[in-house]
Amino acid sequence: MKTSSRITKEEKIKKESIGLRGTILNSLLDELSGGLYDKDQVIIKFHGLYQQDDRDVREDRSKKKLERLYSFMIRLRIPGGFINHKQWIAIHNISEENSTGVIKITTRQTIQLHGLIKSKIRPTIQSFNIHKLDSIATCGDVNRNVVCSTYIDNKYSREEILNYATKISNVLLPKTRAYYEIWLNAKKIYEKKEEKDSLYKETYLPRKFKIAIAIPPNNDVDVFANDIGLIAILDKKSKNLKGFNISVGGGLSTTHGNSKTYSRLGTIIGFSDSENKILKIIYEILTIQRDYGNRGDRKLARLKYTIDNYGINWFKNELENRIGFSLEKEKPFLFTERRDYFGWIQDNQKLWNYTFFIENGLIFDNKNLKLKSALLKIAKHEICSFSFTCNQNLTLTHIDEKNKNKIQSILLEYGIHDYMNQLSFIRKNSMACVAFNTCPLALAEGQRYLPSLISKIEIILKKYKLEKEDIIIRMTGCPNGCSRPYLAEIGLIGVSYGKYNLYLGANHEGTRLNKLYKKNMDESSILKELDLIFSCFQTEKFSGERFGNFSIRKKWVV
Ligand code: SRM
Ligand code: SF4
Repeated sequence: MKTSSRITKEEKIKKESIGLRGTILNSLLDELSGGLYDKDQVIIKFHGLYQQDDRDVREDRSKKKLERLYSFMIRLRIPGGFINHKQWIAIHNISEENSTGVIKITTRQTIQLHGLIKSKIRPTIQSFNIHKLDSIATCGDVNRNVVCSTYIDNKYSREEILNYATKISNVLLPKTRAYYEIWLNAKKIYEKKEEKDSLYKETYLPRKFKIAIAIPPNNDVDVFANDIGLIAILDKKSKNLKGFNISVGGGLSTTHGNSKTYSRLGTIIGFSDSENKILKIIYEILTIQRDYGNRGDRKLARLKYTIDNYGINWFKNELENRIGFSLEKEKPFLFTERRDYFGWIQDNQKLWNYTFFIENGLIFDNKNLKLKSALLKIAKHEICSFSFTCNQNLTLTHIDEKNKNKIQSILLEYGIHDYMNQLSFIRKNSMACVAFNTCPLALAEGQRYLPSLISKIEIILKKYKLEKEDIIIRMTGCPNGCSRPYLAEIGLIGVSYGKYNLYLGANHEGTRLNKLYKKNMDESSILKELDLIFSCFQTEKFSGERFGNFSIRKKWVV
């Protein structure tokens, strides 16, 4: 077992943060800067906030010797991605009043607002709080938003599985009251004893931590990309929940030029049934990561490295020692797909659901499509809830038969039906991360560029009569992998402005990673390469063969 005694600056900041308070209150009062003090920028992440700057104007402002144009991004905590219509209206209004106005659905089933200026952070959090929405622990070295499949099947109840997302999220919340004090004017109660956090202690986890719940046969959450993945096992006949297979050590991010970093799919270590046992297992997996994770190198600090460093057998033994019981043998399951079901679908309660394709999760009005206005109008009818998917899409849920037509008429009135009907298969299977202009880590464009690239790819697919192929394409502006491009049949990962590495060979079910095919490609070389590849796919594919599997059979990547 290898350990290091070096610790990162983030570890020191956490330790000295007085329960995640730091000097945030002073930073907020400082009128000389639109940003916060350096150390507070680390702490606010635990409160669901990121300090960013407009990268489009960075150079220009620097030439004029102006401070960067700082603003903040806030990310909500919505375990399982469910909110009611009142909460949607609140998010809509807050986005109009305090942010850029764009509501961004993330790849982890929640909402981000960008462009909050410093003085708007507290009013924003306070308005969210009135509607029982918060941003606690959506960033930082803690458990993040717990995601759950939105797979709707008319034979089983999703509620029971969804409840696990909330319970897990609650069990793993930090104990500090800092969020309430700083943002919500709660009485100062900082007392080391009262806030004793037996899970996170003083230095929290070495790195972010992610949990997903999948419901086979649909792996719509990319369960193996998570530090912990729960795979729901349902009784074949009754469709009742029997328990979960537990996967550990998934994580996608890599760093260009750092060969020690790699993407890893989770390893299934067993099965367990009761809620108590599942919560205990999860809790103790976090304590192992807390105690053994790498605190000297944040690039190598995720659970995947801890597991590979110490070995999966050691990990399982350590876990069983901590939980005090043995895991059962994993149960059989099969993933056959990974997607959102667009349009209308009825669930086991005979309630209707309508899923929209939201390109890269961005909700706003433009001259062709008034999506944001349509959703507000629907919410004001008070006849449905809102659910976000891990593919950055949105579902209206819990719609009574008698109300279906009201929603249908709004969809028609706003041209949403027509919009949905003209979308190509590849576009509906696409995702891009935020990247420019707000992400400080972006090397290339993501969500601002993929839509136009897809329009060009659609032409090539049409040329080879492949437009009905269900190919999954994902793009990121850097190798951190926020839109999970390492699990796409076509993955484009930013290297520098306008240049991407092309990855091929992941499967459709999200159980095989893709591999690097060609490096440093600009748009014309990407399109040229895809033209060659698609022409070969058209002539040589077996009937029903998926593009990802074809790439492997052709040995384009090994
Ligand atoms: Fe991410 C950092 C956006 C899902 C791996 N991610 C960031 C930051 C916060 C940049 C930063 O550190 O300052 C990005 C903010 C951009 C902006 O302006 O909004 C950012 N990540 C996103 C979102 C919004 C992408 C999107 O377009 O939907 C997703 C928010 C999810 C959420 O609601 O919590 C998002 N990020 C992911 C995923 C996918 C997932 O979790 O399913 C991954 C890959 C899976 C994984 O964790 O391995 C991911 N983000 C990262 C990493 C690399 C972590 C690592 O292990 O090294 C970073 C960088 C870091 O943490 O240092 C990062
Ligand atoms: Fe930013 Fe990179 Fe994540 Fe894209 S993948 S949002 S560029 S950190």
